[in-house]
Amino acid sequence: MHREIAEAVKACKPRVPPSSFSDGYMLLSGLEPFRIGPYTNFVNIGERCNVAGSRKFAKLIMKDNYEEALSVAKAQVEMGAQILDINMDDGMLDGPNAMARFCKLIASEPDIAKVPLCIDSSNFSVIEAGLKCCQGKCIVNSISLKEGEEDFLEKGRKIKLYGGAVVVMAFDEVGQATETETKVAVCTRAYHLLVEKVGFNPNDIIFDPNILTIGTGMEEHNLYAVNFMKATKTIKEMLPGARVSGGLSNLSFSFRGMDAIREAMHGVFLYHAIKYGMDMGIVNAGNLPVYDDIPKDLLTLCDNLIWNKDPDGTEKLLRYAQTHTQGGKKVVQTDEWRNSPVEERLEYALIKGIEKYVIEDTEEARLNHEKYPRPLNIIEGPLMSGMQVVGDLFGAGKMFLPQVIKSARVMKKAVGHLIPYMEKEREEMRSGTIEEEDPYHGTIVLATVKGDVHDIGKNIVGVVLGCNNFRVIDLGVMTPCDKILRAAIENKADIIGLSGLITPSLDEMIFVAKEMQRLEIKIPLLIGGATTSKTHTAVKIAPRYSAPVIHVLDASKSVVVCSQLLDENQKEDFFEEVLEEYDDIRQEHYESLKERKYLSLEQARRKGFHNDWLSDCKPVKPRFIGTQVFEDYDLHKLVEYIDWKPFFDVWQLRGKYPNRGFPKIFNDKVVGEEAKRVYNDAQNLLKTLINQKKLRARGLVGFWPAQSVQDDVYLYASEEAVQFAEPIAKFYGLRQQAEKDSACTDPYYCLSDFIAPLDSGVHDYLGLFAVACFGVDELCKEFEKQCDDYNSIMVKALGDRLAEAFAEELHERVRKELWAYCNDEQLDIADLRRIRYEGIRPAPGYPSQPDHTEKLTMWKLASIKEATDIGLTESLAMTPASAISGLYFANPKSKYFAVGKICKDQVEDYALRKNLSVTEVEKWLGPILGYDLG
Ligand code: THG
Repeated sequence: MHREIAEAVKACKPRVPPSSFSDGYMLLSGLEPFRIGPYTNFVNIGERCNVAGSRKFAKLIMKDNYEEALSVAKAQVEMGAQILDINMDDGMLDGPNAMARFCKLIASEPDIAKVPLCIDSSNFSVIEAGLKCCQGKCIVNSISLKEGEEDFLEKGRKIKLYGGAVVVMAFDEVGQATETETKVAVCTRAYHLLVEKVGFNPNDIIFDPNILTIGTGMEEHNLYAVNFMKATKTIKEMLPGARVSGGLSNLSFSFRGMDAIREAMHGVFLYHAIKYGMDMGIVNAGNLPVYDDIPKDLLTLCDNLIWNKDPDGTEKLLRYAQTHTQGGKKVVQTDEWRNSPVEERLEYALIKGIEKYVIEDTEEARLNHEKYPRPLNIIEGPLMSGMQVVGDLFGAGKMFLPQVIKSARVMKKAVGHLIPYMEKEREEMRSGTIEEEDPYHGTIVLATVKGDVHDIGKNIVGVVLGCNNFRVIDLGVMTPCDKILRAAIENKADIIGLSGLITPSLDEMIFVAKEMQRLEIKIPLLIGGATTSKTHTAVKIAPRYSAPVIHVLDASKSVVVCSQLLDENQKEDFFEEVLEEYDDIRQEHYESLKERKYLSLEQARRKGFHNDWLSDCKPVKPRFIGTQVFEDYDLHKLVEYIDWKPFFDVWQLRGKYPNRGFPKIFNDKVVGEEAKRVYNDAQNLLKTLINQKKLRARGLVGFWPAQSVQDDVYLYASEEAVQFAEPIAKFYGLRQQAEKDSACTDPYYCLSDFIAPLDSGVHDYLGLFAVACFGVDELCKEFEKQCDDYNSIMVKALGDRLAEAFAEELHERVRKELWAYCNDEQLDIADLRRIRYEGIRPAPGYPSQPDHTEKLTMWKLASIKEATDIGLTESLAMTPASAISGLYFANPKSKYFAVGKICKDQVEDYALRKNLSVTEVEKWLGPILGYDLG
C-alpha cells in the first residue's frame, strides 16, 4: 500500500511550505494549526492531565477510567488552555501504554484534539509512545543534557524525525541549573548542539530554565524566581528563535493547600516573567488571577517573596494566609474555629494538632483569673479534657499515632507555657498559702535499660501515656538500674516501664526485676520493646518479682494496662488475671521445651549444608583485601534505597495489604490519607536535613581471605598466609540443632557452610561492613527542646531508614564493584527488597548468628570504632543507634536462616572454641537456649 502510494506520487515535487509563513514562527498543531509568533500573547499549556499534578486525574487513570479522565482535558481547553500537557509518570502505571491510550482517546474528541499536545515524561520511551499516536505537531517535554551529549543528540534526532518541537530543560551532567549563569550556559550548549549537530529549526526549541520552589524556608531557594527571570531574558536575547517556558505551579509548592496564595504568586510571577520574555507556561488554565485583581497587600507580599526583598517574606505570606479570605475563597480552610470560646479553641487545637495559636490561647485562659485562679486549673480543665478526646479517639481507632503525637506536641507547648507560672506558685506555696494537688492519673517512670540505645518505641509509649493524662518521667536510653529505681522512688512512681531492642537487654531487665524484689519495691513493672515477648516476660522476668510484671505489645495497649493497674476497683482482678495467664504461658513453655527434639551437634554437623566446592564455580576474589572507609556518603543517593514499610510500622500505620507495603498503603481506605501525610512530612524533613547536612553517613567495608573450619570461619591477612600463617581473626558459628520435620530435607545450617573449608584447597573470602547515620541524636535534642516529639520520632525513624538504605546500597556496590562477584546484576529496587540478589549480609545478634559478641571480633579486625566512630555499648548495641553492621557472604547458595534453639552440647563446644566459660556464653545466648537454666 505505502509502496503504491509512493509509486503514484513519485513524479510530484514535495510541497515547500511558504517560508514567509513559518519564518520566525513556531508552528504547532492539533486538528487546527497553532502559530506562535512575535505578537502571540503568553501561551497557556494546561497542566492538569498529569498523574503527579492532579489528584483527580491520577485517581481516574489509576481506576482505569480513561473516559472520565478525558473530561479533565476538555475542561482545560474550555478554560483557555491552548496546548495540553500530558504526563503519565507514575511507578504504578505502564507509562508507554497509558500515554498511547490517552492520546488516542483525545484524538477521538475534536473539541480537545483541536489543540496541540505536549507529551510530558522523563522516560523517552513514553514520549515516543505518545508521538507515535498523535496527530498534528506536538511538543516533546522534555530532554536535557543530564545523560550527556550522545544521549541528547540521539533524542534530538528522533524528535526531528517525528517532526516535534522540543522542551529542553536546563539540566546537564552535573545536575539541575539553579544559578542564572548556569541556566544560560546549559541552554546555550544545548541550542548549539540541536541547531548545528542535529539541524533542528531554532523555532522548534523551547527552553525551560527551571521554575523552582520558593518560600521553602531555605535561604538558598530565595533567588530561584529571580534567577529564572534573568536567565529567560538572556536566553531570549542570545539564542535567536528559541522560546522559553516553565512549569508555573512548581513555584508555589511550599504553599500547598493554600490555593489563593498560590494563585496570587503565579499571577505576580507571570506578570514579571512575561516582561522578561517568557513565551509560554504549563499552568492551571483558568485559575490565573488578573494581576490588577490581586489585593494590594497580598500583591506586595508576593512581590517581596518573588524578588527576595524581605527575609521574612515566607513567614509573612503564611501569616497572611491564616488571617485572610478573599474572593469568597478561604485562604486556609480552618480559621472559623478561631471565633469560638478559648476552651473550644484549645480543644480544637489539641484534636487537630495545630500548634500555631496554642500559646496565645493558653495565655488568654491563664489571664482569666476568675475562671482559672491557678495555671493548674487550665491543665486539669480544657487541656486535659481535650487530650481525653484524643485518647478516646485513638483508643477507638479513629485517630492514628502520628496525629496523636502531633496533639501531644500541642499539649506540651501549652503545659510548657504554664510551667513557669506553676513554679512561681510553688514558691508561694512554700509559705503555706496554697495546697498542692496532682492532676495526673498517675506517674510512670520510663527507661531504655543499660547497654541499649534504642528508644523510638519507648518515646511513643511516653507520648501516648502523656495524652492520657499520665505524668511521664522519661529517663532516656542506657539507664542503669539504680538510676531507674531512684527516680521511681523519688517521684513516687506508680509504674515503671522498661524498654529494650537487643537481646542482651533482656538480661538487664531480669536484673532490674531482681533488684526491685531485693529492695522490696512494690511498683508494677511493664516490659516492652522489639526483643521482648510475653513468653520471655512470663518465664524469665515475672517469677523474679512479686509485684505485677506485664508485657505490653504496643503504645495503644500501654494505656489500657496502666489505667487498669491504677484503678482501685480493677487492679486486684487485673493482677489476678495476669498471674493466671502467665502461669499458663510458663507451663506451655516448659511443656514445649520437653517436647522439642534436637540432633546432637555431631549429627547436625553431618547433616549440615555441604557444598561441592571443587565442581562448583570458583569463589570470586574481592577487588581489594583489607578495609575501605566511606566518609560523608552521599545521602541523596540513598533516598531511593529507602524501604518505607518499616517507616509506616513505626507510626503504626498498617494498611489492608501490609506486605504489599508502599505505596499501596496510600490507597488504603482507613490509613491511606494519614500515611500520605506522614510520608510527605518525612520527605520534607528528609530534604531539609540532607540539604543542610544535618545528617551524615559514614561506613566501612572490608574483605579477607577466609576458610571454614567446621562451624567457624578463619580469616587471613593474605592468600599466601592461608597455608603458612595463623588466622588474623575467627568468626564462630552456631548450627541449627532443632529437629526438622522428617519430610523436610533441608540441611542443618551454619553460616560457615557457605565458606570453602580450609582443607578443600579452594580459596574463599569473607566481607564485613558497618554503616551509620550520624546526627540524629543532636537533632532530636533540638526538637525535644521545642517539645516537638513528632519531629524527634520522625528524625529517629528517618535515621534508621537511611542507615538501612546505606547498607542496601553499599551491599549492591559490593556485589557489583567492590567485590564484584556479580557485576552483571540488574535488579530494581523491588527485587532488592525481595532479596533476589546473590549473597547475604547477616548481622551478629540476628537469627543466622544470634551471638552479639561476634561484633567484638568485627570491630577489632577492621578497627571500626577508630575508622568510623561507630561504637559498641557494653551490651553490644551500636552507637549511634541508626547503624547496621554484618558479614558478607558471596556464595550464590548462601541464604538467611534462623539458628533457632540449641542444646547444651553445642553451647559447651562453642564456649570451648571461643575460650569462654559456659555461663558467659549462656548469658549472651539466653533467648536461644533450648534448655532451662533453672
Ligand atoms: N517543566 C516542564 N514540565 C513540567 C514541569 C516543569 N511538567 C510537570 C510540572 N513541572 C508542571 N505541571 C504541574 C502540574 C500540577 C502542579 C504543578 C505542576 C500542582 N498540582 C497540585 C499540587 O500538587 O498541589 C495538585 C492539586 C490537585 O490535586 O488538584 O501544583 O517545570 N517542562
